[in-house]
Amino acid sequence: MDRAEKIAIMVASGLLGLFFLALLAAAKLQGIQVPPCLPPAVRPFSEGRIDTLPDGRRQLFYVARMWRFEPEIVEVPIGKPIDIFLSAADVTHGLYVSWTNTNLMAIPGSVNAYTFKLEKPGIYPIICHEYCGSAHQNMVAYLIAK
Ligand SMILES: [Cu+2]
Repeated sequence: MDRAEKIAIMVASGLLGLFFLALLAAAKLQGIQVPPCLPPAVRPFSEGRIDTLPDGRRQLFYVARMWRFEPEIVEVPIGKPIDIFLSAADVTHGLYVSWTNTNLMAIPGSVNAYTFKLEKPGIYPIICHEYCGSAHQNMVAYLIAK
């Protein structure tokens, strides 16, 4: 191996280590944590459903499939936590709640989860943000915040 190649590999390895340490330092300084594991009770599911806990908190179990979300229209209370659990029945989809930072991937055989609140009344379209086939643009569901 040429001496210049060895130097290039050493410099690249050093920079890689430096970038990795910078990433760890930035995560530590900003308090970024790895998302917690899902509770063991949440298993992959194939039917969408809505649960309301005794304190009014909504748990929405969405299934994305070609080319719709189940459930399609859900009323949610303003200012209360909404737990979304998301799975996919066929291929990879995405779930984005418009005008929020709620953005999840729907992956067959797994469950992704996110908790958020809607603070303003209105109709929030949920769209698929991952191209999933010829009718991808028809994947729309709605959250109605009241
Ligand atoms: Cu799609």
